[in-house]
Amino acid sequence: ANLARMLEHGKLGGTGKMLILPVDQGFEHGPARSFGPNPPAYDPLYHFELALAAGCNAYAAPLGFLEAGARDYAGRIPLILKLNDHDLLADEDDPEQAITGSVADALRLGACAVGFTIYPGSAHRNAMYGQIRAIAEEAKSVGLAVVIWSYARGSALSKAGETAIDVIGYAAQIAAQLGAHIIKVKLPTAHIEQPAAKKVYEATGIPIGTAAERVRHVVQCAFNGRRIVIFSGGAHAEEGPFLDEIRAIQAGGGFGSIVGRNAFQRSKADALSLLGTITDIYAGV
Ligand code: FBP
Repeated sequence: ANLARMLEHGKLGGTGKMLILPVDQGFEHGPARSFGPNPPAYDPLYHFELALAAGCNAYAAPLGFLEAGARDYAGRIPLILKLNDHDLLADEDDPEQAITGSVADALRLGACAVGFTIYPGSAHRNAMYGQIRAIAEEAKSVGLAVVIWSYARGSALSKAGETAIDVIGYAAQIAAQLGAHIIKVKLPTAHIEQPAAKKVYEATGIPIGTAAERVRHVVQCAFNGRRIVIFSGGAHAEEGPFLDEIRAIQAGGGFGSIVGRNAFQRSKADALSLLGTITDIYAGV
């Protein structure tokens, strides 16, 4: 029912597509880098209002931001409580996330889902897989949906490997196997990181030449479309190239986007215009 609440809410409600506003960047990247480009975004209530006005399916944030507005907004827009976070103050080659919230917090705040980041490729990945296994079991036992941010990074991967098609497909599969209802990954490139996988891609001719083909393959890797795969927005980008990515996600059968910086780092008017165009693309308007 909570998954359905998210799928049925907002301008894309009932289409099977999703647009989510995630605002954990204050923790993940720092407040000035995140909110400096559009100072009203320092205010947590700004993001609830933005997600509502844009007709997003859901709003995702860490504990503090949700506590600041859940009392007034939980009944008005589906909420996703991020249960772990990472900061850049002591960045390391093998990142890990701190647990920053609980399933009980998600229930108290009226959230529909819990969110959790894993870093396939990090030396700490197995600890994160174990944490989400326990959290997902508890969340599902009380009817909350599970959203996994599956971000490949760590000393086992090259920089290009973080968005390589084989690695993103693998990250989507790991999240699906960990029991995610919704999986968030980065848009993949045509780079192939693992030599063993490269041989298979070349021998079998899996089409990965265009962005849309790569999206289709990532969806295939997440149980052939039986799990919801959405793609992250990334750093603030020019509108034209950014919308080309959205069109590729739509053409490749992706389920939608989770767009943070490209929304709240623009003025509210510009963000609403851009998010409106994104929903039109996903709605097939
Ligand atoms: P953006 O649209 O701003 O990229 O947000 C999506 C997101 O997953 C956030 O939830 C998270 O803070 C951020 O990306 C992580 O970005 P990075 O890969 O730069 O650490």
